[in-house]
Amino acid sequence: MLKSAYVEEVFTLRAGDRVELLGWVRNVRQHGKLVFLDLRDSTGVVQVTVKTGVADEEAVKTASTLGREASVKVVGRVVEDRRAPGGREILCERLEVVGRAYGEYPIKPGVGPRFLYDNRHLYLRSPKVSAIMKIRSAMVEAARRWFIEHGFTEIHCPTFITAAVEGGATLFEVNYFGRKAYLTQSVQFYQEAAIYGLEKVFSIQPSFRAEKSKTRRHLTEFWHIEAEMAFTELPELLETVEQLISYMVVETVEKRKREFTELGRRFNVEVVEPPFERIKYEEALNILESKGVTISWGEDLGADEERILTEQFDKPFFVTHYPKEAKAFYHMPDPSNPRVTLSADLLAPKGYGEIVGGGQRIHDYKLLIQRIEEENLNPQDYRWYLDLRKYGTIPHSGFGLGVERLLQWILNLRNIRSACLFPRTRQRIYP
Ligand code: NSS
Repeated sequence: MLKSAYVEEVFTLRAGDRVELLGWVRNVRQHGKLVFLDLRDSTGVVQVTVKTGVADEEAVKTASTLGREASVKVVGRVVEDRRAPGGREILCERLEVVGRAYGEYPIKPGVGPRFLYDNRHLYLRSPKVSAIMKIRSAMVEAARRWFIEHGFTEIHCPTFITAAVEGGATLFEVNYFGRKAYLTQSVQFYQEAAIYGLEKVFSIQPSFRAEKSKTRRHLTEFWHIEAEMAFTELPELLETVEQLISYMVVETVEKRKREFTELGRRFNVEVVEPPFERIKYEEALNILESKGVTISWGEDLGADEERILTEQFDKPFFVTHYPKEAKAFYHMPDPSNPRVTLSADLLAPKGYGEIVGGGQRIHDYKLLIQRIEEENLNPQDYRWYLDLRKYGTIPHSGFGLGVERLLQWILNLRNIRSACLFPRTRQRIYP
């Protein structure tokens, strides 16, 4: 049952051309002996008119009994009709039911967001979700292309791990044949091992965080684009991140114009034109203070602080040199001021907040042990990670980018859930 045409082609074919379409019925309207079907496939919606004389009696009868979301095969001719959406419709000659719809379709106008997430397996048929997923696909594809063109090797890392990357508070524990294991928060440590053979690596895979708080931008499972580079210090890392983000966003907006329009979204690509401003943590605190927000030196920026800070910017910007206390143990202390680290977050403007986190790693063996102990962690748990510093250590840096965060920002989605096929949050693991 191969498709001979997609709905979008109807609008480029010549009037009079005959097509065979396969898709789902979004809506049925009957006017006497005339039945109108809205036929949907992955590329759009077209009106199909079924009437006696062109189709047989049986087809008209079948059409009038179709339930919403029944799947059908339609053979007919393309006709111009100014009254039809898009100026074209299909005059049906043959109608075949592929799969009936039993009972009333649960997704109806007026149902609330919670219901739509409970029925996400059906709501995925909506053109709105399809548009978001197409944009997401284009975004990830652009990232992969950028990395490959810049000499990175794609690697695939394990998900089961034995020690925390980003602190114990958000670890998901799993019973691994009687041993305690965790789901990874980031593949960073495996990437750090891989650069000794490959120098520049990237991964696109899920990360897991047992996020306790309910927010509009935290998932418990998210897709993480991460990269690690040998012989790289903080300034080169920031250039890499801004080039990548800029490329991903521009490519996506260009390639998925139609979907942006369908969603009623516009994104001005000048916003992601490099370079992005770099400010130090210290300056971020000063800006916050001028807005009446005081946080004590050493604390990380929370969601509220990020919102207020990013409202002062029109383009994404880096906050660098976070204090040791605010960051995981592996961050390289700044040699000129060891209270701070060579770390950086990229924050999206206008109230949005963090989309990338990364920085330069400690490559000195003794210093790394010292930092592990200062954080009251057990060096035994990080034995293989420490080994990397024992044999030909090198300065290196890397970052992680949340796919859903970037999508949420460029599409201005109220909740990060909308960026996922089946979101996973503290409250939701079904469907
Ligand atoms: O914790 S991060 O800031 N950094 C890391 O995990 C590093 N180990 C990455 C690296 O250097 N290889 O997370 C990175 C990004 C962050 O900026 C967000 O965009 C995203 O990962 N992130 C999340 N997205 C959605 N939901 C949750 N809970 C989440 N946590 C992080």
